[in-house]
Amino acid sequence: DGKDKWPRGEEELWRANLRKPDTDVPSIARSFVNHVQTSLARQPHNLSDLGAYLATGLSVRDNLLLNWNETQMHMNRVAGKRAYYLSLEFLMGRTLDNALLNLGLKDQYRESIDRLGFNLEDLIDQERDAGLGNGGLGRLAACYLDSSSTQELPVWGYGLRYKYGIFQQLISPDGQQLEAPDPWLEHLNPWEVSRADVQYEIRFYGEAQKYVNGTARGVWYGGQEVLAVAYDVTIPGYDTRNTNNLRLWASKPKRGFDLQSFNAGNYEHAIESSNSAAAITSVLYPNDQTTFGKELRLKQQYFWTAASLADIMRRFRNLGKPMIELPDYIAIQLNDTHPTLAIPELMRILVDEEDLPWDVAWYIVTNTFFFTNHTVLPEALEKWPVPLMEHLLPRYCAIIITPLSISSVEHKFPGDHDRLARMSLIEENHPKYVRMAHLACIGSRKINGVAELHSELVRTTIFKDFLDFFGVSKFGNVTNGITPRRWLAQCNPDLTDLITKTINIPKNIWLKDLSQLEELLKYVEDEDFLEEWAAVKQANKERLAHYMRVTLSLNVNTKAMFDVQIKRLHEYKRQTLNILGVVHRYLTLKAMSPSERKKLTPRNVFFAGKAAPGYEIAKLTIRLIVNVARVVNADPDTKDYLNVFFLPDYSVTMAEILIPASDISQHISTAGTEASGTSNMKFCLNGGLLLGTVDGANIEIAEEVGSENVFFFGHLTPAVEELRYQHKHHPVPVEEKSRNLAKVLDQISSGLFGDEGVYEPLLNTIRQLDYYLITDDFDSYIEALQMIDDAYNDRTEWIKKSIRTTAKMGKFSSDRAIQDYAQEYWNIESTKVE
Ligand code: B1H
Repeated sequence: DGKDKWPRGEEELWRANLRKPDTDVPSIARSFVNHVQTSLARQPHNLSDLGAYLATGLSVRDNLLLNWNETQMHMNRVAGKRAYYLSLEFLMGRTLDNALLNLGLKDQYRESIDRLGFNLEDLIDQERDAGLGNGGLGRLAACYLDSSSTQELPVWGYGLRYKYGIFQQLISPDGQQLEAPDPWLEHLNPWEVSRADVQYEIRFYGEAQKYVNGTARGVWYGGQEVLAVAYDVTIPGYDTRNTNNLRLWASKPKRGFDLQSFNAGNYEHAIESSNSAAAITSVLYPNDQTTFGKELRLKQQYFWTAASLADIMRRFRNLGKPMIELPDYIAIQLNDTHPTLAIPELMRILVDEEDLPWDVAWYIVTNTFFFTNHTVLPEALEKWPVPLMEHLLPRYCAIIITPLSISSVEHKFPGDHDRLARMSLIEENHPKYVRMAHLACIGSRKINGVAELHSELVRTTIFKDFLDFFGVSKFGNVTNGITPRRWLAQCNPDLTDLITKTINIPKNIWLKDLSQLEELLKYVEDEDFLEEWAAVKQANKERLAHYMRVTLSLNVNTKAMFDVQIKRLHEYKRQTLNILGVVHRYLTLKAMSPSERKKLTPRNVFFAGKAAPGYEIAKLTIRLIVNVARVVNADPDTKDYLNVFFLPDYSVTMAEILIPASDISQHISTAGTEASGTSNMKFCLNGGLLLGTVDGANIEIAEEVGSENVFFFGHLTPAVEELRYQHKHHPVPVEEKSRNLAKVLDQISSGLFGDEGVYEPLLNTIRQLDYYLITDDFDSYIEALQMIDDAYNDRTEWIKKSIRTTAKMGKFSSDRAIQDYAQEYWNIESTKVE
């Protein structure tokens, strides 16, 4: 009856109506007005900027979806190997501006919107950030998606559609951080497509039996079932039609609510289970780098990995290939240990559902997964109580305990019981814990760290025993990268234009091959170019100052040096060192005569970042920064030379304004603690110089740009252990380590910044154990700041350093990083959608 042929009905009618992208000004206007009238059901005469933003978003989405459809059809036809990036965080930020950039339609949309009486920049400002991540790890995932599409690689992201993203940060007048929910989905989200047709049932609790008919097969039944519903987000590549997918899962109750209880008048019980299902994807956990062991978090992790694997397996089964070939068609990247449950889940599917023998299943699993470690901090290494695991996922413990059976380690290292205990998946404690990093390691084909030094620490510290066991070839490094589309073209259009004009290479070429920036080196002696370079930096400082005046009512001296530290508040990142350095500068200024001061270059020190809601010491650091700012900015002796700002509610969008405006940025973690850092790359790409410790990717940035163009200070990684030992066993008073620091601590204690006594817990972390070695690094930090003052005074030389820095940042494009993964790990190939 013709139902199987395509197209159904009249082919001509279909063909005449299939939409093509709206790329010219009149069609864009038509699409915009159409969405105003129909999708939004609004009248042209009462359209607000918000409505106009939504209409623009829907119109852009139409274009994205056409490319998305083509891409999915193309990838199905090619039927090659695909990679899946599992990340509990995707810190996307805003989409509109980035989508227009990648589609190459910004000018056309601007003109259309202008002619309809709106201003594109105002509409862009209506968008709320998609803040579905904590910091670097989540933003890295977002940059990798951009690069995957741009590099025309078949990669999908899988994550959770949190109803509330990272909390909004408010700062009370006395400097305390307050948290408020982030209702980012309050209005229509024009960037997602809900897929009611893509749903999976996810089981929790209940009972499991390990053996059926003497095989490895098990069953799991009963308990609670929750639905996972897919929401798809288009990921456009730059200057290509390739548009990948980010699939985010939302939880929903399986059967509305319990009608029996409802009819019996027990309304609360009736909605309870429906609420508990919805709760799973309600909020992002804001505890960057600490594990909490909360049941809801484990539920999130299982819900997400089980839904993602069910979806991946459905796609694989459609290929009609034998299971043993699964690793030839699928690579799954685990972004940290958060998705580690995917390993036992795939075992469960292969053994319980596909009826494969255990060893065959394990062979498939260990050739499918890849694992990235992002931190060696002990408090960040995930472990889950065995009783909780047994209760929530009763089929799991049997699957987890079998893999690296004691016998194979015993066989290789007979009698080495310490080693056995160290390598065990189970920490023998009360209760017992499952060590997720160990499970991720043994269940994966390869493990990598995120910068050279970090990958070395992965091999020599936390996974040393596993290196001995598996050999070095299981361990690798992929130094992180950032997308130059968002982090240069989008956030710094003036610099982008200047670069394009100067090196005379089309923007769409060098933005996809960032090593071309080296061409800039030819112009470092060109005075006109130097002047233009400096003018762009100045304009970006004015832009930041304008933003701060309008949104925060703050006055910023744009003649001053802009010194920026923006990142999550954490003791290891040492914002404390920075603010203590500021206080030292303040005291030094106070001791100077007015004429001495006049010789100095004024400095603005900017801070922004969120503290985990339960992290009291980090919150106290914010309080100190805010109160130092209050005193210093108001002091008539110093206010022309030193200003301090804490910008509340740091976000991707705020970073896009701050980064292009910086002269110098600070990345000053205790050596060996910051796995990579990625904002360091963003600042340098935008011509800001770097003040840092010899840590993470700072080291590789210096290798690229030349150590004469970065400011390094502080002890090196090998010294850290010994220094900590000294602090613990042979403590030396602060005065003997650094007179400067002792004076600073005394002044704060004595109430110079108000709040007498409240800072003692923070100051005592330094006076006592000083785990992050602030006393050891303080004097060399102050020296480095002085060197920066001197270097900045030779403005021409400074501008040259700035240009040389940008010129050598090619390595840090996420295009390079994603190609590393594609070639050295996933074994997938680019395939262009024509
Ligand atoms: C990084 C995390 C992280 N490392 C646990 N680890 C989290 C761990 O919510 N959690 O449970 C959240 C985040 N994040 C960062 O990853 C590193 O500190 C950076 O140095 C690195 O640049 C970034 C990306 O690799």
